[in-house]
Amino acid sequence: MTDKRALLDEIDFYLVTDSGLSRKGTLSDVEKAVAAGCRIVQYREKSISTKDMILEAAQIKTLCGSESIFLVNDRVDVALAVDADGVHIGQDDMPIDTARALLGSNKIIGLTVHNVEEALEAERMGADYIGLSPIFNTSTKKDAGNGIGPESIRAVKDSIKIPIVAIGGINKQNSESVVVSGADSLVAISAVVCSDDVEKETREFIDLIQRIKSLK
Ligand code: 3NM
Repeated sequence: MTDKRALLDEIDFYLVTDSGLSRKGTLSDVEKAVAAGCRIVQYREKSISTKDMILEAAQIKTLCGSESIFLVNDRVDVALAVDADGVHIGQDDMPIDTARALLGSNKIIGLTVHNVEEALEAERMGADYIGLSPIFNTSTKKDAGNGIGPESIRAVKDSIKIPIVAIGGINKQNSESVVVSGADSLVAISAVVCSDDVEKETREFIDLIQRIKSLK
């Protein structure tokens, strides 16, 4: 168990990078989000060479320091190359038991799921958290499918013990419904990285989520 894994219980806003949507670039987005108090960053990059990914991932790891969890989307090899804190994988990526065998027991593995059955299986297979998606319709991920609705979160929350990260179409207007329905934290990509002020947006999301949690 790494110290970082204990941080999973404390996360509110979860940054996923998107170089295609970003106004100021991935490194700037990570720097600003971490400065605002974001305690988990997932490097999600599909459009550059493996060599460049490793270089950028190493820089993100430095920006995350000891304060924030640093995960790599999909690419277990890149996570291993830079000694990231773990990976986030999808249903069609490397199977979770294979990823665990490669990464070891100390690393964090998050898995994307879409319903209660997949959430139960993720927990059974040793996922450290699940990403539940897509909560709302989103144009950020073209193949995400239709939103499952915030009301779907409760049944998943009641079925598993590991933290739930909600993703897909989330913004400041609909965050309350997501957190009230049982999400432990949330991702909002376009709502944050399309902004001119990522630090301010991140801080506002964190304040909002913490306020809603304190009222629950
Ligand atoms: N995964 P936005 S939806 C990266 O459904 C990602 O698994 C999804 O972006 C899934 O916050 C998504 O801009 C994009 O809607 C979320």
